[in-house]
Amino acid sequence: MAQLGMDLNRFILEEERRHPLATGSLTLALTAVETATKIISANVRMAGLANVLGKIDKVNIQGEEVQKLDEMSNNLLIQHLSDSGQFYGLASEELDDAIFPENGAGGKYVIAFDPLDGSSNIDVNVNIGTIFSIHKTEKENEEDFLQEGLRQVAAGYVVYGSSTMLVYTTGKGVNGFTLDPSVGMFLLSHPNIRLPDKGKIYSINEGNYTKWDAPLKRYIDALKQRGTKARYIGSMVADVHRTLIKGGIFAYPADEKNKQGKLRLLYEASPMSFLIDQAGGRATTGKDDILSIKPDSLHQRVPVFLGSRDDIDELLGFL
Ligand code: FDP
Repeated sequence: MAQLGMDLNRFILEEERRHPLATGSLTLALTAVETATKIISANVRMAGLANVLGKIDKVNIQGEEVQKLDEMSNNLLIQHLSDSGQFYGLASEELDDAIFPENGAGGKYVIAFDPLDGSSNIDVNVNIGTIFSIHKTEKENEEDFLQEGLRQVAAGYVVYGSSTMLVYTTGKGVNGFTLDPSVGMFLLSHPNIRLPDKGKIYSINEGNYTKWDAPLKRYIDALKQRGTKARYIGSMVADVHRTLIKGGIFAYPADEKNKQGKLRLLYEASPMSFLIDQAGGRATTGKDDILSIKPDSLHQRVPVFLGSRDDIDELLGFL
């Protein structure tokens, strides 16, 4: 069992060393994610100020024009992930098409990411995050992104909150690391995260209630009758982070208007489902296990219900 306080790089190395055939490339791939997200974290901390400077159309202290935070995060990830040479291809929420970096030829992995999820919350100082999902390169074309979630080699998120945390899995449990800003290192703070089999919280945008179908309305009504706590931040990383730690259920269902829900399969639903599954929970669209869906496009949306096992079983009973 890893020691509390162990730094992320050592943890990743030790995890990889346990694989007899490991070449070290996953370590390099994850380290690139780590470096980019540390810089994003520093920028998020400056967001209030950057926003002020941005609004008055000013240049920052380095004489550069102030960029929007989501654009900046996207550029940082593209730069660091490409430079690592480990990724054959990159797909981002911010880009229509995948990109294939020049020095990624021969790269063992493809990565899909949401550079700054929950960005509608930036202006109001609420937690936001980066989500990533890594698969092996199989065919060396865009189809590599369209693999089932259960074939992910690693997935995780970084939440920029009261502290910055990186939570990830390589399919051997879920571990959380908190950024120590004084030394710029992620330190193991939440080893082997397991969510309770049953939680006490439900998390869904109830503003959409009138657009849901009857079984879902009945389920949410039943939770209310029992006095289940409601918590909805409206930032997926923050809502899923709470669900991982405290259990309960997080949902973004389909509704009358959005027949496939809102959340994207490749870089939101699938990596979060891998983490939830590895922490002992379950993730479903209401019909299928999210991890078993074979994607048909990069920006495909799916309905999402994820969380504690017993809660998901109960929900499925209603649906
Ligand atoms: P946002 O629009 O702020 O980027 O998929 C994006 C997302 O946030 C998720 O992070 C969040 O869970 C969801 O949308 C919130 O959507 P609603 O505002 O419709 O509830």
